[in-house]
Amino acid sequence: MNKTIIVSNRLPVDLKYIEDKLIAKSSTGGLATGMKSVHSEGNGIWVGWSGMAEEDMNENQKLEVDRALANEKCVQVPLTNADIDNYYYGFSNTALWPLFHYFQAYTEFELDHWKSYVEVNQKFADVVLQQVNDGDTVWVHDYQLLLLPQMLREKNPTLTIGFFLHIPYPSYELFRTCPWRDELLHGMLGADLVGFHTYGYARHFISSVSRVKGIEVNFNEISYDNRIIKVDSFPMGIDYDRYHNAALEHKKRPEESKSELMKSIDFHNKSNDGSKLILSIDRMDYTKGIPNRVKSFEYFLNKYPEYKGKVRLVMLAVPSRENVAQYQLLKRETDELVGRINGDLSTISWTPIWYFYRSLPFDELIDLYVASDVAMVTPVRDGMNLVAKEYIATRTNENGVLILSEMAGAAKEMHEALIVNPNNFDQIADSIKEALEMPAEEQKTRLEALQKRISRYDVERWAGEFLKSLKAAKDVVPVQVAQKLTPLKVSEIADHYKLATKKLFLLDYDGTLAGFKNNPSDAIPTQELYDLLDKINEDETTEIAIISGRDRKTLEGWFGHKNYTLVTDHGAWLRKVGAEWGMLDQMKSSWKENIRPVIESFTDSTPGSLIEEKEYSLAWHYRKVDADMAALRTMELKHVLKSLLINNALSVLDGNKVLEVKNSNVNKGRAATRLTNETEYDFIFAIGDDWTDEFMFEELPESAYTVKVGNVKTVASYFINYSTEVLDLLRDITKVQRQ
Ligand code: ADQ
Repeated sequence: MNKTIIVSNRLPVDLKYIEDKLIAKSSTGGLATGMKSVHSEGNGIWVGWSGMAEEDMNENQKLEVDRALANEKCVQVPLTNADIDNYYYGFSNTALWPLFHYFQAYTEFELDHWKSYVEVNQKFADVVLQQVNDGDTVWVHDYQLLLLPQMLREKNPTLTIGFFLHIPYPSYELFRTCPWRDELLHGMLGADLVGFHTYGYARHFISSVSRVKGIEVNFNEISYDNRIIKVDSFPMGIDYDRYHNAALEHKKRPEESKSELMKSIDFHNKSNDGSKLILSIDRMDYTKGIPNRVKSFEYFLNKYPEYKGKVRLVMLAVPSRENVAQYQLLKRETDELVGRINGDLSTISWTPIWYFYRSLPFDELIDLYVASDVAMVTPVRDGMNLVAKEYIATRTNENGVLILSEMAGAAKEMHEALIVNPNNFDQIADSIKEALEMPAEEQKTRLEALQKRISRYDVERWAGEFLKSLKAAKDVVPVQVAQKLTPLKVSEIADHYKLATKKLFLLDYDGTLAGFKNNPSDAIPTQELYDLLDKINEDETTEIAIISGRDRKTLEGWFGHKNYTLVTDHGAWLRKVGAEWGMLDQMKSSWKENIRPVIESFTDSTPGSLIEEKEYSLAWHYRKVDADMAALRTMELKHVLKSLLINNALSVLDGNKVLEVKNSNVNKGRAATRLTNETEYDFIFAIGDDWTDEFMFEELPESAYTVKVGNVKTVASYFINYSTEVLDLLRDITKVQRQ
């Protein structure tokens, strides 16, 4: 039976010596909980770092660690202190973490860190590959392992690989600054499914892929390396029942078993009638907006002084990445800020901020959640933020208000919270006031809606949905995936060509026989092309047909003097060898008068675009237009055109950086059929790069060789990567020597 392997930087276990025996205790973090059923099913395992550096263990201890981990179905990736410094604290946390959270000024790109990142990803790959069997599923987690999916795919293509990013995915403008952006995307695209917390992050990823790699993306499917990769959003949930039930238990707890923290809170509540607690919990991280939160609380107290002495901010920060300089600075800044505000505002009976810099056991965390009237979750950037969801889960008394930053992924699904911009102190101050004064009925209504959603989309459901989509992504057999044209296949085609007695080449022009130029009129045929085609044409049993979207005048100018069949205007006109031009269908062109001004207005307002007028069509070229602007403008133009074309027998062709309006009943497929119906060929070879060539591929008989230029979705049987390979390919088939 196939198994599932989970891979994350850290294993979900804490190693502890109990009476001289090393014990691995499974930790209860969100991810570990979500993965529980996946991990415990069948022979599933978890691969990651144990938390202990290799140098710090002797051989015996290593074995002991392996054994303790094996009991928890975990396998360690041995890492040295240097690995941890360079891969984890280095590239992961001083390059990727700040970059992906829009902290560009904190981002350091160090070559040594990068090299270590590649090496450590390879170490992870080596361990995983030792554990897998063909057909297994591997689920890779987070930004420390962006290269892993591809490393696994290269060694074992039978694996089903999922990747989930727990942090935001930044806009292309940020991502492009990374010197290793190509490698990172290549790494992630080794997966069958790439998941993010929100649709926004998925959109940013798709935009990076299409702009950095220049490859085709079709809604949420990416065609890459002859595979389809799915991209989707899966908002992570929490173990709702665990938090909810713990909160219910909390109420039953007798006085003597209460924690010191809880006793202090009770004391505060008793001694200040009507006073309220505001909660803040995070890892000490600059993305969490801790200094801003403290400052906005001070701002609130000064804006609404009637709350002085009545409201307290309980702020809990868990020590995190203390080796990284920015984290040390943040700690110092927070300490000083809290010290100053408490110094400025405290009275004998009231301290505005209670500040704890430590990790708390689960029970005490619950104490805090339960005791707080308001939770302030105001990160400046956060992939999801689980604290917001945990707070909601512990509200068992139908009261409590959540103030949530719009910069947290959680804000996308927790609309009933008070949503704030974490940099807008005025808005936050007003939201704190609104939260403190919110009528009980309104609190209840908002909470109920939030609880309903969060309890339904809990962490188990999240893991289930991801794995379901992963399975579906792998099961999707694309309608037909074109195969790369190998030298072996080419020689097979050449053999067929040699034996055949009636042969036809259907050759698209732009992007196939000629590369693209910024201005279409510059893409004139080269002498090399003329020589080759003439040479092929010398064979009397071979017919060459140039089948293009270009107009009659242009193609006649270029090839009119040759003995080739010419098909122009996407199949509107046909000139057989030695015959006159004829129209495949009767067409009108009067519509151009109405459509031209519309396209012209787009040309005027879109720098870099130009309009090409053909006899029976109008083309709007946008090859030189900035990619973002082009995406927007083509969408608008398509929309406008479609509304105008309803009553005309016209359609809009979405070509390679060109939108073209033409008569609907014309396409290259009809023209190709006409040619192949008239003569019985025993060898047909068609090649093209454009969307319009798909009609031709589709209509040709199955025995035809159809080749797409570019590795994108196609109905052709084969593909080659670049138009620069086309002439050599024709030479290889026809055995015509280079002149
Ligand atoms: P984190 O940045 O760690 O996670 P978050 O999602 O808020 O952020 O999770 C923090 C967890 O730590 C919560 O479960 C919380 O209860 C716990 N915690 C916080 N303070 C604590 C304390 N003092 N003592 C004990 N426990 C404490 C990353 C991303 C997030 C994303 C998660 C999951 O940065 O955006 O939501 O992964 O994908």
